[in-house]
Amino acid sequence: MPRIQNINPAEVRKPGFIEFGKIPVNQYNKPIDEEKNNFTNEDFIRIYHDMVIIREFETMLNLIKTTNEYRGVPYNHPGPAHLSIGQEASAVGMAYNLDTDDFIFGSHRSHGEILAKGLSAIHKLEENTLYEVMKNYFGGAALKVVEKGFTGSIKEVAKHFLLYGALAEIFARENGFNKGLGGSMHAFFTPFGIYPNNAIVGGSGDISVGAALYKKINGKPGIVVCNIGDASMGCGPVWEGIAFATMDQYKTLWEGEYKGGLPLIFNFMNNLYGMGGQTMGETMGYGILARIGAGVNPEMMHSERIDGYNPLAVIDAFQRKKEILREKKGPVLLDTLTYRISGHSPSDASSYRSREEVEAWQKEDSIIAFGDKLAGAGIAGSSVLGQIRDEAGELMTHILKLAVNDEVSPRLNLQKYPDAIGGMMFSNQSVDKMENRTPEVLLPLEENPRVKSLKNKERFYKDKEGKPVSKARLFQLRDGIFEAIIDRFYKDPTLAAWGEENRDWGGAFAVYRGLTEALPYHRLFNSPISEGAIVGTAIGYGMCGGRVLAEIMYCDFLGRSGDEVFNQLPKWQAMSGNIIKMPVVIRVSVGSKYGAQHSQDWSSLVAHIPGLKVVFPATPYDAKGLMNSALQGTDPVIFFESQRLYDTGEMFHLTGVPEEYYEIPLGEPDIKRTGDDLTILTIGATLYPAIKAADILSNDYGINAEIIDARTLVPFNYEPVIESVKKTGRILLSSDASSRGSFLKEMAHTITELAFDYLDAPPVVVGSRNWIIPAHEMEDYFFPQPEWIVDAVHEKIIPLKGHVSKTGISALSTLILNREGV
Ligand SMILES: Cc1ncc(C[n+]2csc(CCOP(=O)(O)OP(=O)(O)O)c2C)c(N)n1
Ligand SMILES: [Mg+2]
Repeated sequence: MPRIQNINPAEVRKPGFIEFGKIPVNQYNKPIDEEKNNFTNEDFIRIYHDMVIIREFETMLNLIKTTNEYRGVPYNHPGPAHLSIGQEASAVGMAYNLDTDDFIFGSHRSHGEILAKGLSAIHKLEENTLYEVMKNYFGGAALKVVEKGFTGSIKEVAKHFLLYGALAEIFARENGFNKGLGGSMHAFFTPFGIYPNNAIVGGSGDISVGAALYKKINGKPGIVVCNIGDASMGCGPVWEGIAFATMDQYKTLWEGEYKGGLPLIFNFMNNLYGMGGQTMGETMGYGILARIGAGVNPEMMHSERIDGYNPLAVIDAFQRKKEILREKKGPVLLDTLTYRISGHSPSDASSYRSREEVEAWQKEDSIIAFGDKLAGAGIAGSSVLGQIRDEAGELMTHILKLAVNDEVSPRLNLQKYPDAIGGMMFSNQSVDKMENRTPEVLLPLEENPRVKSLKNKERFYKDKEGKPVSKARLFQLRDGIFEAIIDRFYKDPTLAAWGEENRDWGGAFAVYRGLTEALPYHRLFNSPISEGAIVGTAIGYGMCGGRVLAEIMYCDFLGRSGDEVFNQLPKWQAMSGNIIKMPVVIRVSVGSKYGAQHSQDWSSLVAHIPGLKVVFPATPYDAKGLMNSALQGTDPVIFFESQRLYDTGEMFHLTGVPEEYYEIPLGEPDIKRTGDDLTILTIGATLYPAIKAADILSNDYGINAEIIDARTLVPFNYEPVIESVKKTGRILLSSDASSRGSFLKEMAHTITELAFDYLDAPPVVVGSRNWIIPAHEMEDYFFPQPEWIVDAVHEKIIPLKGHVSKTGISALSTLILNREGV
């Protein structure tokens, strides 16, 4: 516990200097004769071969893009092809010593890395294992294509399989590694340890940290390599990923076998450019990228610049750095200097660099230079090397023909199966635990102080005499969430939770109080204030096979994790062709009392993104049941909680909140009160003002409202709502989100479509104002109040006899406010 790490003022106030050590720059200088002790002739030739294969693969793509033809095979590929011609030595050197247990992540420019890692895996795997992998991948579909009529060895078949799977993926064919749903910038193949490549620059910067956490927390073998571009050093997720990966606590607070640094290499494939911006000299200030390591931690991230034009220098570096990771002294930063001779994409006119520069690098071409070295050292003569190049050309022609043949390599048939992609958005599984082993905990559940104290709480808001239970004795909404979470920690050994102030503080708003006593550091820890990386690492952890619960303290901070929540978390299941599961629950609390930047309900933003499930319970019973379901599932769930409801007791489920485990399926709204005259559909905390409004409507105007609590936004079963509308003919929708563009508007529209014939009036939305959120003392003018609902019913649905509106809600005000944009 940090409490045991006293910070002594006398110590930290002492004068002194920070001293930086030396960061090696291009220090590799072993002559080839010396390397003969480390590599056989076969090894040397394999390195050359793998570089040639990558070069030919990308040359083929370049020609297809620029001339619509390769060696007489015509094809038009409209999609992207970000080529890395020139960078082959860095890819092959990186992959050479990695095992299939070692995972690589990449960028939009990762074809070379995929092929290098794939070829390395093929070399290392036993033939039987290799064959099983190919046979089991999507029912052996790609294997059948490459195997047909081929008589070579299993390793040769596997080479064809690798090239075909990658190319079919780039061409969006169903036999591709990800069913053609990933494409050029995202292709990957997990059985060979090739994890997602990311079209968002810097996207892998925090996801790969999550993968390294997965390995560390679950005692898995292997390391993680985050291959990433030099220009991504300007991206938030990369800096946040580095901060997350270098936290002191791994070395100071994590215990036993978990103590020590992350098994992770940030490998910057430094080709000196972004698209057209030159990093060294223009868009960045680091001079030599490796310098960054010096500022991060006392180990300077074992940072080093290596010559990525020499495969042997890269292999040497990875071997040394792997040793550092094995000693648990990671992570490591590598600045792998290389150059892309090809343009950013085939349409790039290279107007941002001079011809002399490109020619100078071409002169030092890594493949030619390495070939010369092999020839000079008597390892392989020009005929051997020439044969490798010729064979690569023939092989590529063969693979290209297979990949462009619509009969052999069709696309997903969306004509016949229009919902095929829809069926891949979620995995929809129900899984108790992601792995079968005993969860590590610090004490038996029954001995947990909070679990014990909850035994004495009243699980319904009124006691037997009908008197309201005091807050101190009441089982509250936060307790419901806690019970679901602690239960899962004792069930699923892979479950880990992180976020800001998650540990001793007790988590935001005391939801996690009691967890610190129960869980070792590696299962519950404080993160840096890095909302992007909190989610990004959760994604990496989830996609490797662990279950994770991450917390964003305030909904307003979701903006800080925008890319992770909008672009990464929702997309990888479908983009993988359903190879990946994403058992990631993100808790987001909607604030109050803290003004404009701490009180927004942004549920509509996440509900808009395909691929996320979105939940917003308003009662303790629902909170526990829905959290149980979220944690039982294998899909990403954004779990909204309202800070205004954390201390509420259960008012609706008459037998109170059960002590035992139960699930409430995601997507089922709940009728909280029945009525015949009007339906009120609420999301989140407006359930309670709606109840008050319903009381006014019934007591003063004889209108009985049926109140439905949505509980979930995505998925959502409209049937109970439509049934209610059939009965009442009227519906009002209310939530705390600002009304413009809110999810209520989406629901109102869908209800209109589905129940138009039953409606006596249009669905009416009562949301919050389209303002900044004012101070607590003025909040009643911002969030929907019972009177607003009554006025809206009167003005827009059914005139209430004798009622006089006081809140200014009217059709006219709707017109004016929209005109003014507020
Ligand atoms: C977040 C984001 N911003 C911008 C782009 C457009 N873009 C694609 S590649 C690229 C340059 C990336 O440079 P670097 O990270 O050095 O990788 P390299 O292309 O050199 O391999 C840019 C700006 C993007 N894909 N993602
Ligand atoms: Mg670059």
